[in-house]
Amino acid sequence: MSQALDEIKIGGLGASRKRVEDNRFIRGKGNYTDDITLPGMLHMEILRSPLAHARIISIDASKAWEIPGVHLVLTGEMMATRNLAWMPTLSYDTQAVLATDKVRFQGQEVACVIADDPYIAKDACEAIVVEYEQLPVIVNPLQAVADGAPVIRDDKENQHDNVIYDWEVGDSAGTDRAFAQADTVSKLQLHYPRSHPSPIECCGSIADYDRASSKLTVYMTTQAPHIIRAAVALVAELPEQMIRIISPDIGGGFGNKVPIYPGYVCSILASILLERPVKWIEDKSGNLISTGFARDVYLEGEMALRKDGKILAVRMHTDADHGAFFADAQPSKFKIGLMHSAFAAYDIPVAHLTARGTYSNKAPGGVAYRCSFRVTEAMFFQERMVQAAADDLGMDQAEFRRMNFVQDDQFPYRTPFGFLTDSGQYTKCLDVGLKAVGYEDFLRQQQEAKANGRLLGIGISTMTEPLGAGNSREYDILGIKMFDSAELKIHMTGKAIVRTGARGQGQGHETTWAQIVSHELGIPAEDIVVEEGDTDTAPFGMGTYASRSTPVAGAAISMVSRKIRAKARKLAAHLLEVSEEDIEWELGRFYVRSAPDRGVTIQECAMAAYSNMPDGMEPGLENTAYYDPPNLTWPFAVYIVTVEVDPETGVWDVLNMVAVDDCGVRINPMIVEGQIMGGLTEAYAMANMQFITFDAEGNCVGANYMDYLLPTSWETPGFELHSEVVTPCPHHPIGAKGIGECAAVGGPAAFVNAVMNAISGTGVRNIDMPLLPDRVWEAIKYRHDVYGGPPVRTDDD
Ligand code: MCN
Ligand code: CUN
Repeated sequence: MSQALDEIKIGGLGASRKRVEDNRFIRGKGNYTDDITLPGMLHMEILRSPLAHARIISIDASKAWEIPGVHLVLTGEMMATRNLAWMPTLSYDTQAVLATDKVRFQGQEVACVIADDPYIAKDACEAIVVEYEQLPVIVNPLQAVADGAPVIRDDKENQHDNVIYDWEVGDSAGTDRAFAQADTVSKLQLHYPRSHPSPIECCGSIADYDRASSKLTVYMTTQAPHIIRAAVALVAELPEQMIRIISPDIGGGFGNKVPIYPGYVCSILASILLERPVKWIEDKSGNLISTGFARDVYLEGEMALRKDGKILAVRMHTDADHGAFFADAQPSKFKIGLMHSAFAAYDIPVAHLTARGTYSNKAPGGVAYRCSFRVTEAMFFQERMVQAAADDLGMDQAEFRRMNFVQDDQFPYRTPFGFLTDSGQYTKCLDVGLKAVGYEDFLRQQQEAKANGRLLGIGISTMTEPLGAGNSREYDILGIKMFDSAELKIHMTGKAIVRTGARGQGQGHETTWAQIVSHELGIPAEDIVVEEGDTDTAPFGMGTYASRSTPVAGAAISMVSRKIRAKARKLAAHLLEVSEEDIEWELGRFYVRSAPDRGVTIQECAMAAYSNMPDGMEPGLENTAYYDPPNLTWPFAVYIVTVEVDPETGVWDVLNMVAVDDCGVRINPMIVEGQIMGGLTEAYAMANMQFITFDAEGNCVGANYMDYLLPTSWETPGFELHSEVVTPCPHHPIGAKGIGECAAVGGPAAFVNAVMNAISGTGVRNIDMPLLPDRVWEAIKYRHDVYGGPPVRTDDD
């Protein structure tokens, strides 16, 4: 009779285990970078440029040096003597650490002061006198390529204009041929605005250089500590074994904590020069104005259609505004991230995408804010385009999607841009969503409401996201291949510690990683601790972003657990005095096939590894696995929103929102639901209220929480989540796909499509996000599209 453990009871796969990390977070016992105080620690503040584009005539820091309590003033000139005025970016560009020649965006780092406390440092920053000569400013790609545009990056030898790259993918000639066959061509043009991840915790670091041991320890807010270690080793030319990067608890990352910021570099240099720990913690405006902007792309495209509704081809062009430095963290092969994942869920024979990146006088943009490298923009355009095409054909939008979806039996499916999607049940997800929202009923209500002058709308959005970069053949950042790792140590009493190269920022890794080990070995989850973020102890990994942790590090945890099980099996054979071939496994226990009552638990095997191993066997029970995924994982989702728009004011309210997510096998269903709700909340914020932009002078408008709104539970609508569609990932050891970003990726188009559907018949094809009431009102009143890109008008205009 089976004596296997009950997997849910021990907290294995599928258990909605409460998040163990919340125990310290909700008690205020988290250990964030700013919570750390080291003996003799000094504080650093940054002086930022008030202007968006200006030549630096002079910097006079003499008054700052005179202020009591000031230990060091760093300027670009001083950085330059150490070859640190510029640093490489993650996209093969360079970025100013402290400006020497020019400032290129408002908020750019100009100087740093290190003092006894942050207040002295801040005052001293204000005592630095910088003389600027203003230059013409560029805030969008149109201005960037206009005749006579000032060259922003005149520091670069061969840069004579503001173009960073021209890139293309797909089949241009084949797409032209398909368009020639089309009955109808549907077009769409839009701007996906700049947005900011805005985690509650800002960025910061504490650099601690110990001259006696030559060891540099840096506590910092990073989602990818090993990448930082490598970068410090290469840029500062310090020996890698002497660098220890510790990423303590992170108060939200959302992509904001992937890039390498000048503040990190300055705190490190200051600590080396002063031989004391130096802490830098960004303030909110500093964070909003200078770090981690996302999106800011102009998308246009067209769809070739047959009159029965079949999509024949897609043509797409993207203009991406990268700001003053091309600092995207993304696989180096793809200039515009994974924008070419667009339309992956639809069976489209041929497609072509061109992309151009340009510089502007804005902070570096292009961070993947809760999205796998531009997938958010890709899916937004896809679903807006699909709705526009269905409308142009006079077809029902659900039916149009259904007839063009990749079918279940077409997997693995090669998209026209070259991806191989792994699995999915797209039609089933759509059907579940339509049923849940009461589609037919709603369409009837909508007609009735219209007769009474009320505007109801329904928006559908779907998304499939390539999650889990690598494989290492195609994916690298600065030449470092993308794979990940896990190390598992089983102690003699059967308890364990697992470490990975990922670094959670609130996703619940401490909870879910233990569940994977539990599933593989039958050790109760509560007996396993999870540790991440310390490069001296964690195995090498590429960090957490692009929802790659479950697809890659999570897979490595399965694989290392299986290595441990293989060794435990030998120990079990020894303990049971039978040959290994006669041993069977059930959750938590090995037993003799012919005598199932005779068995040993995994814990007994662990004890034997330290006290009773067979002759010749290496003692101990621990191992490491590196996992290079064969493919990305491809979750799928359908989001459906119903709204009512007030034609008098342009205000719109969400009536209902239904989400059907298929992320394969769910490790912890409760955590998955939390991830989806968080992503939908951010999607709603993007679509409805979040607005951070630039005026014609390059002033960042909305760089504070009075203007850039974070949705609270008051504004956020309720969401109805559905989990009944599960397509296990065919190549992941436990069938899981990533989920961390899906709802933020696919959500925005559902809200916008719903509002557009409500005002259909006005001839308006597009209103740019955020759909603020005045924009919606303007569209209804004047029956024209509303453009939202910069420059925006300000009160002085
Ligand atoms: N999970 C699961 N079953 C699955 C897939 C995932 O139980 N089939 C669990 C995982 O074990 C993990 C969580 O869900 O606990 C998210 O997993 P995954 O999809 O692998 O994503 P990552 O862990 O790599 O997280 C990164 C992703 C990104 S890129 C952003 S941005 C984002 C997001 O996660 N930032 C977040 N969610 C966030 N949530 C919080 N609270 N804070 C952030 O900064
Ligand atoms: Cu895509 S933002 Mo997350 O990758 O850290």
